[in-house]
Amino acid sequence: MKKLSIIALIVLTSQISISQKEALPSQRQLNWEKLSYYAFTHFGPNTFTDLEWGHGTETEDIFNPTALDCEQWVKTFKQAGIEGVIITAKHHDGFCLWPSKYSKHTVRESKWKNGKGDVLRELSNACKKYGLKFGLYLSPWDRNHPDYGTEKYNQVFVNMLNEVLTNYGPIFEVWFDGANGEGPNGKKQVYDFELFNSTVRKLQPNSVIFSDVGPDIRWVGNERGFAGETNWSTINNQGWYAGKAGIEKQLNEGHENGFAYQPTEIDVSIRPGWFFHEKENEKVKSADELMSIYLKSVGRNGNLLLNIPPDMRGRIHKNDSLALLNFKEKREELLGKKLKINPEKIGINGKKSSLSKALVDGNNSTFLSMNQEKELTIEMDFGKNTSTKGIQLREYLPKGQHIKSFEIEGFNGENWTVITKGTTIGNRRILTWNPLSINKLRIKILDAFDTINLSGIEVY
Ligand code: FUL
Repeated sequence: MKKLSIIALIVLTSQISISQKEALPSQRQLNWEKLSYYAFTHFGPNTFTDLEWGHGTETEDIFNPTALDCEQWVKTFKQAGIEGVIITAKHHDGFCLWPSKYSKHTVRESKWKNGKGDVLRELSNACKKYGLKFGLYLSPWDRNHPDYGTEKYNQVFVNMLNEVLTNYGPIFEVWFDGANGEGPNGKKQVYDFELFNSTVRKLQPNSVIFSDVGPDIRWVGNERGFAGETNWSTINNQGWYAGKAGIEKQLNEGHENGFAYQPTEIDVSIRPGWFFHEKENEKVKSADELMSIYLKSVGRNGNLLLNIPPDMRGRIHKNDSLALLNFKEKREELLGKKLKINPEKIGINGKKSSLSKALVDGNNSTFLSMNQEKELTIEMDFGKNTSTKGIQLREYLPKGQHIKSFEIEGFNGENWTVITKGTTIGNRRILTWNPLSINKLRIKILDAFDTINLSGIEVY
């Protein structure tokens, strides 16, 4: 009996230690966390038919950009401070923007460039030339392919993956759309995501894989451009699948000390639709709207995937380019105006410390580590009245995401007041306020699980 309870105890403790093992980022996720803002380009038959979801029955000749210029896209993006591009290599209508051997619904069957064109070739070359990262969106849902909805289709999709991952790399991200509707034969497919993911791992081991439920990056639960104010990169999503309904709020906020490390990517379009529509030319989001999205995505522990759809010529429309440049200016107005903080003027829990340098050296691989039992107070003395309007805090992610609650206080020469407060931090937490003149600023980390590891503070 005694023996039995000892065994039970051992089993129990080993179960506890398994369930408490912290989920930490992989190297490929850490590389992805170094990015913040990149472009999505929805381009294909829908660009010409004015649809959002093509039927798969469109004739290939519909696809006929009159002046495709992928260098123009990439130059526009680069000027706007965008770090990479993810293109819809195949949307739900099944049309392939490259001449796939595994489909008869591709650029090869169109009149464009007499069937000799290849959008992926042109865009990947332009990205290489201008130093932008290149990524691929592929919809497993295919409304054209005759094998869709049958056993054979998963292998067709893998064959397509083989082509795009071998011929246009390096690929920084593969984006799997979770939509799953009916194919031409009225059937739905049972997707073999395990096979799809292992194909990506084999051919592009450094590429991160996005889907609603990871494995590397998760969807944020909406297409309106915001992560939760509380946003854990970890999530308990065992048993979840792409397209599952009712999980949006949890995707938006994650779970503290969740089972899987899967940070959020925020996908949103600069226009109402994902594809270009002439009638939406006056509905391009303004720089102010984009800035607000930026603060709610990049500023809330996510990366921003902003869709900028090329038009029927195959170019980025001037209204979109202008909005992108104005948005860049807005970001610089805030983030470009960092206060220079002397580490000698930083007190950590009331004392000077050689560790303060790690907080303001602009290097995200140096960090300040503290036991969570001690409340952490970081006080910065500006030496004179200084106008402030925001802050960015960053955690050192290789050790995981831990901070649960913090507060920012300012000293105006007479008293301390709370300026703002927040919950999670993660990769980046940016908070802004109306310009406020203070001569000292205090960051209080009020609650965390396990250690507090802060790698960066910027005050604007
Ligand atoms: C969704 C798709 O149905 C939309 O057309 C778009 O591609 C968006 C990014 O993902 O699931």
